[in-house]
Amino acid sequence: MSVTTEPIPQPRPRPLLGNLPDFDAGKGVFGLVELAQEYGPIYRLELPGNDLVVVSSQELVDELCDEKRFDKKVHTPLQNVRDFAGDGLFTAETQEPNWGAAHRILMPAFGPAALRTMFDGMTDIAEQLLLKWERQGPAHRIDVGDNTTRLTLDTIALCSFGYRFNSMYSDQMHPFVGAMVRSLVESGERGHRLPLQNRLMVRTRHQYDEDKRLMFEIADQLIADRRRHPLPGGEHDILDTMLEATDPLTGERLSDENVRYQLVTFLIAGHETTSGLLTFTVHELLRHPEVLAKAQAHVDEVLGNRAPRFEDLVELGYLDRVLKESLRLWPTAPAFAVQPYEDTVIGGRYPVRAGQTLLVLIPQLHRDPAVWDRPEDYDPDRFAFERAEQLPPNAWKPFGNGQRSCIGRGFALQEATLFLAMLLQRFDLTAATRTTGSTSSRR
Ligand code: MNH
Repeated sequence: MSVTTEPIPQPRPRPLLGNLPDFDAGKGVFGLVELAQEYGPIYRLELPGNDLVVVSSQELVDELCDEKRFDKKVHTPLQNVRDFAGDGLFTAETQEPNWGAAHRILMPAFGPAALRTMFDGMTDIAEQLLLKWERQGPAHRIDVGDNTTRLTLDTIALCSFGYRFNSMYSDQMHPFVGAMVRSLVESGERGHRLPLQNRLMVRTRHQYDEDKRLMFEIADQLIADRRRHPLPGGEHDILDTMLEATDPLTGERLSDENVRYQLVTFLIAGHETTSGLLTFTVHELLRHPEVLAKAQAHVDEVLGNRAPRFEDLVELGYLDRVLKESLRLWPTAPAFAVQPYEDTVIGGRYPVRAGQTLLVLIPQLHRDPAVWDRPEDYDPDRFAFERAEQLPPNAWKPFGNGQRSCIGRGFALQEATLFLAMLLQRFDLTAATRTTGSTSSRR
């Protein structure tokens, strides 16, 4: 059998610079979305040290989700994050023994039984934030992004390794946060600089080394503290699992260095993704009063005036649809990369080499007009059971694909559902204008 192939569409590359002039790095993922609007569901971009194929239709993405042919690619931005997240789950190669070991040890630690035990910790932190808002009163304006980042950071730290950042009690974020955010920004910018530029930026490099050292020191301290002081009452959290559990396949434990990388990874992964989800959700609820009213009535019906219990979460189906629709329009981890195991042809006509970076551009995938009716409309009922059932496979991928998909998916959705329920139960929301406040207590 022979296949007729054709080249992947590409903006005309310039000598030495390739497609650098075509891509506005300052716009981040939106720059890639603009190019997709111009060049279609598959295009190639040659950036310095980074040859990318950007894919964004459901049909092509469905093909790339075949794990027999494609594996996760730790592409340039992830390689830069790897500098401080090491061989933690997110930045490890699938073939590295430490990925397999940590995957087998940690999957149950984020599974349904474990999530039940984390419910009280999640409620504890949500309660802190909502009490603070109640005390601040209706005239107080709330920066939703800042507040939900404190919420999600405190929640992942408390629920997975018993540490309280106590972000609600101070204006300044914990020093770990500053170090992590600066390192993430710097690791992103490194990817857009030439190697010589990177070497010349001495101050930046010094700050980066200092930030890395601080993150490692805090993580190592947490590990040492736990060794010396186990949790009271025989309690057991994810940190204990990482320190004690043996890989069912090899019988080996994770090294202290690897546990450190997992801690840093959870804080990175658990911080802006879930808070972004909550922030976009509040934004959409404020723009769609009918959805807000429906969500609030739903919460009132399920919870009334009593505090939520773990068993209530599955009853909060409308909130689940709201969150899914937010992740459709605003996927807060907006891209993931795969690579073919062998040279192959995709879409029946585009040849790609083994190892080639194939970037799935999620915001564009989630607006594929072949799948989504009026793609730009915010409509949670798309995820009502009967309608969701009609969706083709791999049309909605905010958590990535297959064995390398998000290990924190259940954690993030439980945390977001719980917080949203408590928020709607207790507050009426209004968008801040120049003069008015943004919440008012319902009791
Ligand atoms: Mn999360 C992988 C999105 C919350 C921990 N996460 C991924 C991937 C996406 C993703 C996409 C796949 C990346 C890739 O293929 O390169 N994650 C999200 C979103 C949210 C989220 C949209 C919230 C909403 N993630 C969380 C939370 C944690 C977490 C909370 C905390 C534990 N995520 C991970 C880890 C991985 C991952 C760890 C890597 C898993 C692996 O490859 O084994």
